[in-house]
Amino acid sequence: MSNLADLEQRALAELASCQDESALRTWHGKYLGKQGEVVAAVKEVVNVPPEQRRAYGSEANRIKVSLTEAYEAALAKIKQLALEASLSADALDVTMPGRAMSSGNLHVASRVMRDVRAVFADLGFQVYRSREVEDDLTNFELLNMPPHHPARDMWDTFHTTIPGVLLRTHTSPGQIHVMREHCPAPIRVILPGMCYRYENITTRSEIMFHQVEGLAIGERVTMADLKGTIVAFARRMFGEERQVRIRSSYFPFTEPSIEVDMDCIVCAGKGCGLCKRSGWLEIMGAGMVHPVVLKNGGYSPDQFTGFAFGMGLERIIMLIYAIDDIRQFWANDLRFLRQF
Ligand code: FA5
Repeated sequence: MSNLADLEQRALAELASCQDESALRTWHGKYLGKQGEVVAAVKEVVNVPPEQRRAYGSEANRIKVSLTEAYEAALAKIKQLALEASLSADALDVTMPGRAMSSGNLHVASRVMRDVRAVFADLGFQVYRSREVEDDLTNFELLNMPPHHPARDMWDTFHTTIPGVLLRTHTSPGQIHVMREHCPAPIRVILPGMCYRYENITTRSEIMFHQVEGLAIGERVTMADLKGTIVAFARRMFGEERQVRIRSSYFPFTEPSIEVDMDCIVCAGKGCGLCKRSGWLEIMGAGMVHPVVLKNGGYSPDQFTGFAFGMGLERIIMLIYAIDDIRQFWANDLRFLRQF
C-alpha cells in the first residue's frame, strides 16, 4: 500500500524544482500520467483493508486533485515567465494578433483630376506642371494685363512680402512658361494645379482651388477645334447625352473669349437649385489665344493661332457628386472625404 503523505510531499518538492515546460511535462507523466504514481496509488485502493478503504480512497483522490491543480498553476506561471522573457529579449512578439491597418483613400480632387487628365490624354494633350508662386509679370502683364489694367480686378490677389511676387490667381501664367519652353513647336497641353484668390469664402468660392488650363497652338488651330475639344471632354466626363452651350465673354488674354456652360446634370436642363433655375452650369472660361500673348510666348501671330481654356476642378466635382458646399473640400472632415 502506497504511503500517500510521502507521495504528495515528494511530488510537490519535485514540481517546485521544475525550471521549464519540458521538465513540467516529464513530472506530469511521472505522477499524473496513465502509468503515473498517483494513478497507481488510486488503483491501490483494492488492496487496502476494508475498514481503511474509504479513508484511503478519499485521501488518494484529494491528492490527485490537488497535484493536478498545482501542476496547472505551475505550467501557467512558467508560460507567463517564458512570454515575458521573450518579450524583453526580442521586443517583438510574433504570437500576438496583428493590428489592422486602416487604409486611406485619394482625396476626391486628386481622383477627379486623374480622370480629367486621362480624358485629355486620350485627346492628345500632355500634362505640364507650372509654379504656384508666380511673378506679377507672368500672372498679369504677359497675359495682356499691364499694371493698372482694370481687368486685374477680376482676380483678387495674394501678394507676398517680396514686391512683384504673388500666389498665382489662375493657371493661365503657365501658358507663358510652356510657350517659351516649346516655341516654335506646336503645343497641346493641359496645366493642372492649385490657384489662390483673396476673396470671400462662400458655398461656391474658396481661397484655394484647382484649375485645369488647356492650351493648343499650331498653324491652323481654330475656334472649331476649341469647341470640338470642349464637347468631347464634357461628353467623356459627364456622359454622351450632355449638351454644351457657348456664350461670348471677355478675358484680356483671349480674343474672342467665351464662357462654356453644360446642361445641368441634376435637373437635365429643367431648372433646379444647383443651376439657379437656369438649366445651365458654367464649367469654364476659354477663347482663342490673344496675339499679344502669342507674341509674349515667342510665337508669331501671323503664323500661329491657338486656343486656351481654364476650368475650376472643384466646381466640376460639385456637379458630378451634387456637392452643395465647396468648403467641404479642404475642411478635413473624414465623414465627407470617406464618401469618395
Ligand atoms: C480664369 O481664371 C481664366 N484664367 C480662365 C481662362 C483660361 C479663360 C484660358 C480663357 C482662357 P475665371 O476667373 O472665370 O477665369 O476662373 C475659371 C474657373 O475657375 C471658374 O469657371 C470657376 O470654375 C473656377 N473658380 C474661379 N474662382 C473660384 C473660387 N474662388 N473658388 C472655386 N473655383 C473658382
